[in-house]
Amino acid sequence: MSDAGLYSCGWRGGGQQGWINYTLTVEQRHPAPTLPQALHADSKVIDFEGEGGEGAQEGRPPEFTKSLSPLMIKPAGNVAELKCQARGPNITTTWYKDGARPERQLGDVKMKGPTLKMENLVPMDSGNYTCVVSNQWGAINHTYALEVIEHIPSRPIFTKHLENITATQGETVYFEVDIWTENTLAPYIVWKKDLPITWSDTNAMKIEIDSMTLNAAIAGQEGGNITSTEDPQVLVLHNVTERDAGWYTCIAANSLGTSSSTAYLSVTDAEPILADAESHVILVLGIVLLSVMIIAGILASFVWRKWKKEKRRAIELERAKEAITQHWIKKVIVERQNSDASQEPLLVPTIKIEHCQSHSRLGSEITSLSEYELPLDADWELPRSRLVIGESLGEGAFGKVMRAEVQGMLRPDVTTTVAVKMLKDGHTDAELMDLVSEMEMMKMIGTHINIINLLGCCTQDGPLYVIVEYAALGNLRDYLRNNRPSSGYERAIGQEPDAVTHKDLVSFAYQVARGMDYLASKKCIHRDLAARNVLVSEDRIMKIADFGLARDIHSQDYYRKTSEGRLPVKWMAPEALFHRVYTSQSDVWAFGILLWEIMTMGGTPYPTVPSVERLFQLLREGHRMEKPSNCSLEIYMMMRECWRYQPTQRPTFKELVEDLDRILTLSSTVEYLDLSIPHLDTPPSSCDSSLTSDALTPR
Ligand code: ACK
Repeated sequence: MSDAGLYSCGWRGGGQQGWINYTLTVEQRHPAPTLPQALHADSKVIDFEGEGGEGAQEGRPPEFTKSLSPLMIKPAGNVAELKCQARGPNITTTWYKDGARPERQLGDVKMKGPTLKMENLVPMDSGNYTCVVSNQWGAINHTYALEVIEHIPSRPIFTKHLENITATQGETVYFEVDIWTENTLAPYIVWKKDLPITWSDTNAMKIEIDSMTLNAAIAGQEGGNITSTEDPQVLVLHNVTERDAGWYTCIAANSLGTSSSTAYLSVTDAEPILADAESHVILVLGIVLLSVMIIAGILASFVWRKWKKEKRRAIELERAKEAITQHWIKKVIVERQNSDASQEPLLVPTIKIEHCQSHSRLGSEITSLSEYELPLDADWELPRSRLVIGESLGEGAFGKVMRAEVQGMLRPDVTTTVAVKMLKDGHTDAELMDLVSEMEMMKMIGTHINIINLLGCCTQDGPLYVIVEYAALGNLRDYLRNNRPSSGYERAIGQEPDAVTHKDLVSFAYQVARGMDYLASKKCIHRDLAARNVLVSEDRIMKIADFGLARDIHSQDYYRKTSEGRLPVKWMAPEALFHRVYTSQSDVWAFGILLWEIMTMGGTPYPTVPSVERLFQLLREGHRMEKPSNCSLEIYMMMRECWRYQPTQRPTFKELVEDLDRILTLSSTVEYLDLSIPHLDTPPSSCDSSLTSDALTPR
């Protein structure tokens, strides 16, 4: 109050002088919660500068350090942090909500320095929050309109839109969006280039919503320089050229609608690097030198690897020779557990290796011998001479699978094509024990049309061969993808897609359910049921593979990816994921994901979930995948039943077989699939109270 009074400014110049007077009135500050005067009038800064006055320079009103946004939208349950960062001497910050002191019915308002923080937001926290930052030289204010919205399902919301990019030819370009999925189901995301101007969110029904298909379609159209990453919110364009310039649109769709974000990519010419002839020569020399070095490096690594392989083989042979000449051999012992019918689950046979003296081997041809002696099982043993090994079908971590022909195996004088599982050179004892264990499990489980059956084995006088049925059409996932109608994927010349009807898809699911029902009846838990582990025989019979694999569930690597970059954890039931509890009911969960794979013709589950952590969070919160297009509501409901949080509430394989049998009987045979027309008739899961309450509250 003592600052009030008359202030005068004197001036002198050009032989003249004068005074300008100012009267400063200081009013009593209104007690809170009333807003200070400065708020009602436009921010008013009172500033004085006396003649050469030092103190006046130091004293200045506060000013915000950056521009503040006027609107903040937060979902209920989140934290709001409103900040009014300002600079200036001796500043104090006072907060008001709708002109009054900020108060909440639930929870506190934390005000510290320039920050106001509220946790666990509720819609009642919405309002205008004003900060008044003041010191003795002035006051400024800013108002945030905070809007707290309920967790209601909505169409996807872009929290980060696409931005225009200018790139130089040859660069790699990343288009990135952020889609808020907190209150929605995981949306389908597709990327389009140069959409017609007439396109709008409302005619979204025209878009194809299988992201993999579309991304691949762009890739085909644009010369294949687009990579579809695990994260569909990112589009990567490698080695861009002028042809890539244009408008790129990211479309996110769920059953409640679509949203899109568009940006322009401009591609400029690459900078001319070297102008004169001399630098050109240097460049050419550099390239030649680099190429020579690369070729030399490749050759060196090739020779080194070959040498290492040879050395390993020599050591192995030496080991085998040594063992044999010294009368020592590794004897593999198989101990079958008591097959008690009530045993849950099926007990894996114990495989042991004992070092013992060999009596029978001296004098034999050493190169054909193995250092192992396996027990002979006359019921399954096949003479090696009847087997003609052909091409490799693939390799796994454990070993490899080869195609082979066997003379007179199933019928005399008829050659049967089979698949032979064997170990790779330089395998460990543990890997041999795993393959023996798998073979023994297959013997114990017995035969069924919908599993890959054991046909025989070669255990004597050479490497172990496990001979199984051959599935000519490969794994179900690739089979479905290759036979998508207008998939955009390149097919081998002359390879026509099989016409697949909805009924066919139901039949595939039915067959897998039958195979799984059989395995469950034999107390066998698969632990990795997925379309990649179902093989398809020539006559389109589904055959479950790898059910006898020994799996170490305790050292499960959640970040492991398949060769196609998929995360196997996406097939795992919550109790298997969080507590390592595997039962036939956790296989049922995986069957639900497999059903989804079938109905999307080999789609990638949870296409928008980029990481294991996000998957954990989504499952805990009860999110489930939406109904795929072309999938009947009945089949979708079956998936949802398989994805019930409580294992006991999921259907059994027996029930699934019965339901699929019924659906199959009622299905039409002529209903061909058209993946380009999405059926968005899914009841949003969150509206289905019975499903939502189950899905959202993990119990
Ligand atoms: O997924 P794929 O094409 O099918 O690649 C793998 C590879 O061998 C390594 O496991 C293929 N494979 C395995 N067993 C069989 C079989 N019985 N018939 C045909 N292919 C097989 C499998």
